[in-house]
Amino acid sequence: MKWINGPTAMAALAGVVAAAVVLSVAELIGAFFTARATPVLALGSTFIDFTPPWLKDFAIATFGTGDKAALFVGMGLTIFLLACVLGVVAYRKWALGVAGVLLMGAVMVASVVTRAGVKPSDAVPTLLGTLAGLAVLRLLVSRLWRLQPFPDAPADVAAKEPERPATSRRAFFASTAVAAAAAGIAATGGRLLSAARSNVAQARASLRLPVPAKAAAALPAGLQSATPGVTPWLTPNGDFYRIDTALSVPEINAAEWELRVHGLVEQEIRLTFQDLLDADLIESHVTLTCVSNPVGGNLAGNAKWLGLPIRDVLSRARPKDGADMVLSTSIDGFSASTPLEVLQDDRDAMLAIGMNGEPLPLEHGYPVRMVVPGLYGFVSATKWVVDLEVTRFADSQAYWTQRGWSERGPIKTMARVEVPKSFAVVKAGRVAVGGTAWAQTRGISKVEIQIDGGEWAPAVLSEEASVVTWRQWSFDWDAKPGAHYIKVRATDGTGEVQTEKRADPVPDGASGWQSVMVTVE
Ligand SMILES: Nc1nc2c(c(=O)[nH]1)N[C@H]1C(S)=C(S)[C@@H](COP(=O)(O)O)O[C@H]1N2
Ligand SMILES: [Mo]
Repeated sequence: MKWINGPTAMAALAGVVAAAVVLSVAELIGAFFTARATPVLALGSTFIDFTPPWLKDFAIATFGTGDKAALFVGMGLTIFLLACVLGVVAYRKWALGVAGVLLMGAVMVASVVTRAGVKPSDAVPTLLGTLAGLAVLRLLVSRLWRLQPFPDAPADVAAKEPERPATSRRAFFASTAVAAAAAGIAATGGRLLSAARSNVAQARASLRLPVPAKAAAALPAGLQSATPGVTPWLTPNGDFYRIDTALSVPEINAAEWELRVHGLVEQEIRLTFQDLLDADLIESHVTLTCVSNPVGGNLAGNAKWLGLPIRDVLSRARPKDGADMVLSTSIDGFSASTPLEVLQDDRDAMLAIGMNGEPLPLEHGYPVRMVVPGLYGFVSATKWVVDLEVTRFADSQAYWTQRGWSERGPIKTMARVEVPKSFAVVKAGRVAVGGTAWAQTRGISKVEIQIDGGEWAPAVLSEEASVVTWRQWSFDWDAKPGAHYIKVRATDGTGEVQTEKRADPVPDGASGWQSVMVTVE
């Protein structure tokens, strides 16, 4: 315990507690401001926006959909270390410490006010939090300066505030504990308050979805792979992969939601949620896929979507000649560039309000998102969408295009082995192999399996619901003892075989044949 009594360690502790006060006071006051304009979320979001493609890809490959938790852990460690340093600096040279804290405050304010949909006044929680933290830091550091007896104290520090009464270690730790407890209460209070102020989840739960004017095509029997353990053909909402840049899920009041359709159009349009409920909606099964999905990965999901065809909206807006892209933007600033013709053809691109018979879950875009068959999500599937600008690829760029990804993103043909799992140990004899393949808008016409580099053999295809959904397969393998490689490849509906050429997800999607190693006993 010697080290914690040292002045440096105590000053570092003061810094950490002061930082906790900054963030928690901002969180508490922030509950009364624009949803989630607090420094922690804003810093995280800003960090995400500055994430280069290789890092985004690394984060998703390493942490999967837990990438946000990893970000918070990383941020927490960084803030902790910075706070330690600032505490020590403030103890040794108060003016320098103040400058450091104010600099951090300025960085946080900058990251808050540059978020989408945030007003300048949303800087207030962060400013007040910073001042509160500074006051606490001064209080604790001043106790350290007056600590008696303190043989370890550096000479220049011992000379500070000689006119004020001396304090004890006990007094320092008592003040630290009080400040830490206050921070904990403020943070919890802020959380509870913002949860209570939001009734979006309740509004969603009581929403009754309209009956579609055009129901989804009836599903054939036999969609599910015959191999036990393969992913369900229809992905339950709770299991649907989630990928977005939103650190806190946007909470949009559907009654206030409005979609603006503008840009190169003859007629600007504004749609309300009620307009959508009253419109002729369609229902359709569509498989979404993320461009960050590695070969064999699981960033894909298949759901029944309910929504308004975007071509109906566009035909009312009447795009002008020369337009070739629709830039869709979400309430939190994410944007996607979708080719105009894709939104006008007969593939049922829609403004979706329903997912598998329920209103969209909050994380999947409530109240309205885009669903565009055949394109990766980053160029088409804008969640919490509030703006459609008809424009040209030559004139604007979407969120990920500005960060090094491509401007267009048709989905590449992909097949994956789900059973047995990579590195599984199985018994010799008949082994059921199975998985899923997709090539949205082209469909899947064949899946083949190759064992240990031998002849390609056809897998048994399950039924196909449509060319915009994935297709499952199974394969009976007579497995002999030893280590074996199972390779898979698909052929799309046009007869084109999935490319063997390995590509990383950046910039326009991974490619290559998946190979799974299994041990047969
Ligand atoms: N608002 C918003 N919409 C978004 C994104 C985002 O970051 N923000 N990510 C897109 C990406 S990259 C994908 S793959 C899909 C994923 O949709 P899901 O989370 O419902 O599976 O959403 C798309 N829509
Ligand atoms: Mo994605």
